[in-house]
Formats: sequence, structure tokens, C-alpha cells
Amino acid sequence: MQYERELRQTQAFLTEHDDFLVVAHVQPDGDAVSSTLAVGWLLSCLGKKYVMVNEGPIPKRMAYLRQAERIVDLSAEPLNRKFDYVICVDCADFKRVGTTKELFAEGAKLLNIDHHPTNDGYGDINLIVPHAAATAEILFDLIHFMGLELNETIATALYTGLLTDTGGFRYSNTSPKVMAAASKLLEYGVDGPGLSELLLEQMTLSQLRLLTRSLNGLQLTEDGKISWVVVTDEDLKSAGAVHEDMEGIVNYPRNIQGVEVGLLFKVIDEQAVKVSMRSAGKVDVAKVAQSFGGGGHVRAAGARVEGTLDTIVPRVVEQVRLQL
Ligand SMILES: [Mn+2]
Repeated sequence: MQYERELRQTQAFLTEHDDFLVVAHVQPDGDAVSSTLAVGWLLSCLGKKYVMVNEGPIPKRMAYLRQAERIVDLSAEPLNRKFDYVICVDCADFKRVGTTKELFAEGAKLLNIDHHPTNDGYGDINLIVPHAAATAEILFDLIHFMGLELNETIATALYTGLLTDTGGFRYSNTSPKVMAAASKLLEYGVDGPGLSELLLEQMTLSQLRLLTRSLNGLQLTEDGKISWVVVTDEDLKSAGAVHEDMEGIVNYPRNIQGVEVGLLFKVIDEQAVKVSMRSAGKVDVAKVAQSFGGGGHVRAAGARVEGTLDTIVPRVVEQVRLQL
């Protein structure tokens, strides 16, 4: 069985080496942060040295995760050294590691743990499970495979990854296996309702202001099947919002009855726009994202596209239309 072989290779990578760098994708979400911490926890159990790093800061609302403060924000705290052994979690492709790649030694050995179907297997060792709902689900299996005993800390991290990547156990990736894992994690004392409230229900005032502002400019194609919103830097500023406050906005256009694909365009600068895509199921947005150099899942994907908003919006909408 391929999964078992990959788990065995992963275990060997972790036990045979030492002094690891653990990184996740830029602008980390719940699964990225949780998976970083879960790998860190696992390495601690093995008595290994490791440093956890992200290109930027960890979202404030995830500060409850134990050891989250140990994840180095490379944009604020440069590290003057390189690592020979690197573990990338939740990164659909190599460029998603962002500036942390500066810390990879030449010829560094890479372990790639991920659940994005578009992952191209850029690691020296790859533990990729495209049908897993979250990287946290794979790490749940890995921890079990390695015979380690869970505790509340690690259970809370893993539950966070499952909860956020399944949109609160609602998306189509919420398999029986996900529910079984979540059930097991709750037995270790995870505060399920508290985490749902914190991560999925609560909004900051600036987040709500940003949402209001962006929904005012909501657009819909004539056939009512594609809808999108735009967020500019000016929107962020005037709402007093930060990048993480955009989380969830893309669901609003997608939630309109009859809409097949919802899009969020975030202006990065004069040369680039980040596009988030959500599908009701008919359109494979991972395919659309890939055609723009991005990636993701069938129902949730994204890409960074070079160009100005005026040219990118019609191009992406047209590409989606071709898939309808
Ligand atoms: Mn994920």
C-alpha cells in the first residue's frame, strides 16, 4: 500500500535526521499553523531539534494554540542560518513556502506533507494524500502510525486543522474518517464548540466592515452563475483590516443561490492580484487556478496572477465560464 510506504519513509526521515526546519505556506490558515505545530510536537516526542518558521505572522485568533508563539515570523525576525532537513506542510507547491526558502541549505532534503491534489511532489520524500480533508488528518495518521500517544495540546492543534479546512465539518471533504478522527480528538478534551465559536463564528469589527465594503461591489454574470468581489488595499485600510480579515469573504458570492463559482480578487500591488475561488461542485476550480499558475482543491483553490485588476477579472471569469 502506497500510503503505508509513504508513512514509513516519513517516519524514517524524522527518526534518522536531526535539526529540522518546519515551514508551512504563506499567509497561513488554521491547517497550516496546526500542522506546523503538530510536526513540532512530533519532533519533540522524538527528542529532535527543530525550528518552526513562517514567512509572516501567525493569525492572532490562533494564539490559543500551544507553542504558536514559537513559530518564527521571518518578516520580523531574520534567521542567519540554513537547514539541511526541511519539512513543508500544507504547501501545494514549492513556491508556497515563500521567503522561508532562504533558510534551505543547498541540497537540503525536503519532506513534503500535504493534501492538495495539485501537489506536484516537490519533496525528496512525499507524504501526499489528495483525499485527506486537511494536512492535520495526515498528521493524525502519522502520529498513530508512529505509535505516539495524543494529549490535549496536540489534539487541539489537529482538531483546529480539521475544523477550519472542512469549514466546520460541512464541506464535501468531511469524510467518515474525518468525523472519526474528530471524535477521537474530542476524547482528549478538545473544546469543540469553543473552537467553532472562535474560528468560524466570531468576527472582528474591522472584518465586518471589510465584508460590508466588499459586498457593496459584488458582481454577478448575466446568467447568475459566477459572482465575485474585490478587495483593494484601500478597502483594507479604510476598514482598519488586515490580511487575515479577508478569510471567508469569498464564501458570500459563492453562497448566492444559483451561483456555481464565487471569486475574491485581492489586489496585492500594481502588478499582481490574488484570486480565491470557491465552487458549488460542478466546476473544478483547482483546474482554473492551475491555468493561472496556482492550485488547490476541486471546490477551493487560488492563484496569484500577474497583471492589473482590469485585465485579470475578465480573464479569470472567462476561464471559469469555459468550465461551466
Ligand atoms: Mn490544508
